[in-house]
Amino acid sequence: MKSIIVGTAGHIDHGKSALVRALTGTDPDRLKEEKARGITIDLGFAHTTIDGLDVAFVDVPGHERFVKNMLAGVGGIDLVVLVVAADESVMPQTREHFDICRLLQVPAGLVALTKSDLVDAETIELVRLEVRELTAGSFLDGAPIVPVSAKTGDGLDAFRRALAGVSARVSGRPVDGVTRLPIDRVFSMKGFGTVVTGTLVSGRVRTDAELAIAPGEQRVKVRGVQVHGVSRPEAVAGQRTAVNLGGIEVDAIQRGQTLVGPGTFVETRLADAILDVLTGAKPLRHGARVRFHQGTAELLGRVSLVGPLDASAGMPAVAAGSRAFVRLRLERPTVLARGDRYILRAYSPAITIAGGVILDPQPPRGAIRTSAALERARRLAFDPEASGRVESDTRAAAVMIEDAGAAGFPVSALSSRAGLAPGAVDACVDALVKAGSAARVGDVLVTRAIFDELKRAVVAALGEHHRAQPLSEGIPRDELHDRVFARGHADVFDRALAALVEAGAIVSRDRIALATHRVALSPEDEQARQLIERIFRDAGLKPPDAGTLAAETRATAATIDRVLKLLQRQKVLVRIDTLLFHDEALKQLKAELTALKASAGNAARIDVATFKERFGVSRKFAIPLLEYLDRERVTRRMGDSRVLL
Ligand SMILES: Nc1nc2c(ncn2[C@@H]2O[C@H](COP(=O)(O)OP(=O)(O)OP(=O)(O)O)[C@@H](O)[C@H]2O)c(=O)[nH]1
Ligand SMILES: [Mg+2]
Repeated sequence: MKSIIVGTAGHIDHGKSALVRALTGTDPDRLKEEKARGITIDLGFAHTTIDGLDVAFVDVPGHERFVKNMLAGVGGIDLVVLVVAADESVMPQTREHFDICRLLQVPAGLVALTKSDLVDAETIELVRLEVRELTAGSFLDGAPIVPVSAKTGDGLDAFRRALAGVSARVSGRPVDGVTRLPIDRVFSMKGFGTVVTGTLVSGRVRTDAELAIAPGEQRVKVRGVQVHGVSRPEAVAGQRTAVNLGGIEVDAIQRGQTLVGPGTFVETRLADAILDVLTGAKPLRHGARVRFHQGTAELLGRVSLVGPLDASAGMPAVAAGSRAFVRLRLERPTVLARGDRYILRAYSPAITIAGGVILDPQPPRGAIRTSAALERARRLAFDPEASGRVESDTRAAAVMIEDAGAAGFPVSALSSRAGLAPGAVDACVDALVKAGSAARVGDVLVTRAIFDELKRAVVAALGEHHRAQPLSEGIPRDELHDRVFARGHADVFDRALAALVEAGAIVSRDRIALATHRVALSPEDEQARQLIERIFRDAGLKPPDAGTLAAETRATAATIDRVLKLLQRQKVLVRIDTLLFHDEALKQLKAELTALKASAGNAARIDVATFKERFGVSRKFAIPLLEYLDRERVTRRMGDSRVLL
């Protein structure tokens, strides 16, 4: 069965709740105080079936003091019933609620002229004209306007037909999107515990699922799901949903938080957006403090204008009836997605002044009063020429990948930040790669330019290093990373090196070097190298100390030092504690011990004295060598002697 969520809207006392009750048999005013005062204070809910259509009503208060509650209700609706009492016609909250619906881009709706029993036919026609005037050019232009009386029941059937007609044109919500349920009520139910309700705006909520309450990322477990008071294995996008949660107390959740898939949203206090200021409002100043409403959340924040400052124009502001790119700075975190509609109300008095759509829920910090920032915002905007959301979002993703720079843009952020449905992510990545705007490296995207520049930087750094230190084989990988890509993503760096190796431009062993690089020794250094190597080779297990080396080579300390380092990098010499041994001497030592073991069998043991005698070395060399052999697992120390392994 197709289900649809219908919100009411309209001035106080115009008969919204009475109409919902007449249509569903349920009084949406559930609070004691509401019944006592005869007004709606908070959201009310009721449902019915009309023409095989599952209709859930969200009834809102008309009182100007409770517009914030109204805003928490209209966020997820598919269709609005604008309620206008025939005996009062259009009133202030008729306009304000209608403005809110327009700014939120509620997709469809119709008008109920209530209390038709109180007026004559002529008055009905007058009110109809006033409604037409109000809605001209809006989403309600041409929508059905149906006179009804909740008291006599007149017009209710015609209203149901009109509602079914409008509903038929409303398309469903993204069931396969990420799970997102803005919470509008939290309560505790005896025998169940914590229950939250809301309109599931995308995705699914399944019994036993692990979800999270955001902001805060508190993990919760779904114990049960109800849709219209009936238990279901799961609820899907577009349904009014009640969720019984395990692992959390009622006090830990508030209206305005959102039930989400764990890790699918990143909390934010910053968003770039398009802003439309209402025609009747005062100009919205740069830096103005406002009330930001999105989903069921209300947050305080400030609005900054994006774009270069026009010095002659005085204090920048967005004029009534105009549009601008803005950065919203919220005082507390919330979860937002690209494409979310929002409302701004003045801080005081709290009246609706503007609204718009989120373009980037996690923009980079930095200057926004520049032409570059304005250009960036333009590229993020939803392009009316684009063939659809995916194309627009892909263009926005390209901007966000540029923002990310060397750090890389996680593929997962294509959903959480760029607003793509999970099913569209692969197509988006393909499009970006094909267009040459991005390179994919594992789970991150970087711009082609960063990747190419990184390769150039690696080659340049190596060239410079080889010129400065011709004796060095190259730069260790970590050092090269820190030098050319310090804040860059390690995977991107590895991929760039791999690409350069593949292209034959560099070699990557212990150190990274240009493929053309050969360690170049000056004739003196080369002479010293040959001599020093021979001295160590001849010395075997009794290597020379510094004094002997200096005397025998007659080279300067600096030359000896350079050559010793080179020989160690080349693994010709091996350092053991403070001593250096020729690699061949150590290899031969190991080979002899292996031979000894072969001849002596399992009983093969050696102690320090035997070792000294057998290899003709003093204790000074014997101890470090034996410990080296232990580390190399050629021997194992047992008491005073060693077992040959
Ligand atoms: N005669 C007549 N009275 C009606 C009709 N519909 C509602 N009323 C009366 O109008 C008053 C207000 O009705 P509600 O349905 O509470 O109005 P509301 O729009 O829900 O008011 P708020 O939620 O406070 O904004 C009540 O006393 C109703 O009995 C109608 O069709 N005919
Ligand atoms: Mg009411």
